[in-house]
Amino acid sequence: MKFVVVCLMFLTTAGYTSGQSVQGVPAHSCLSQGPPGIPGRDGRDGTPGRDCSCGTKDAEIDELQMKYQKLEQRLSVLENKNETTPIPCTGDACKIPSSCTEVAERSGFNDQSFYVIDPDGPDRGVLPMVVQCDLQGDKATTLIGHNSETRTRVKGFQGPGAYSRDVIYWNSMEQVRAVVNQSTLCKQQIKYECHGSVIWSSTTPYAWWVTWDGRQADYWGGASPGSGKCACGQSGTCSGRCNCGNDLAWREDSGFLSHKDDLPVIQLRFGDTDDPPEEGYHTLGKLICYP
Ligand SMILES: [Ca+2]
Ligand SMILES: [Ca+2]
Repeated sequence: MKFVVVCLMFLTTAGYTSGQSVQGVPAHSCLSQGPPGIPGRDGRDGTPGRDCSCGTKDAEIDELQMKYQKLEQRLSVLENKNETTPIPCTGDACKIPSSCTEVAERSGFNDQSFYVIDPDGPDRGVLPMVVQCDLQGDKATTLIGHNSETRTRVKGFQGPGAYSRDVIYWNSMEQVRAVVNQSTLCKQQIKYECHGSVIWSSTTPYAWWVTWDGRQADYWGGASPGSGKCACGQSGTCSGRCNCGNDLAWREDSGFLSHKDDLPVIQLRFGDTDDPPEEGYHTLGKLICYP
């Protein structure tokens, strides 16, 4: 089992620079202790010295099992996306396109088909990845989906952030961040429909999202980083920080997150849904990036 897990990890998450063979992995390889999918925690980021600490064998196995479960979830999402569209080419033009802009230039697409791109170029960095390409005006946008796009009910979780939903993308976080880094703008819509379930209670956050590198975000869609508010709170169109409050009416806070340093969302957290009338629904859009 462990051999299979190690194989899967290298096949699906490693880039070219770290894509050594399984036989090349030291017997006591130091495993990452940080959040999964985060680059630079495993000694491969060029930082001198060890940037992770080795735990016990049990801890290593637990971590491998967690990564294996996440890979299985990604695989199940990807299995529905394996119909990619080939791009006509001759000679040097046959190399994998680096972006949806290049796909558009070469294929003249006008739909939301799936294509294989390699954002940081061939034979280096991340491995080629499946994305959805779309045209918005004259811009070719890149869409990356995940396992949490469906409207999902939250019920029975009381404490701040007691409900937790991990967001698993079609691609590894290194690949997603490579697309973010090559883009001028990325955005992702986040929505919470609420019934007596708060996002903030006074100064205490009950609902939040987690940035790509594991930080608890302090703003909701349509508001600015550091604001501690939703869009309506920032624009002054609601009385508090957000529409979602303790009155028993259906309300909604939604908007686009567009701070590139924070995207994509890797976890959704909610609470205040334990009393009988309290409940909510979360919806998270695909990551959309512009050239
Ligand atoms: Ca590459
Ligand atoms: Ca409440």
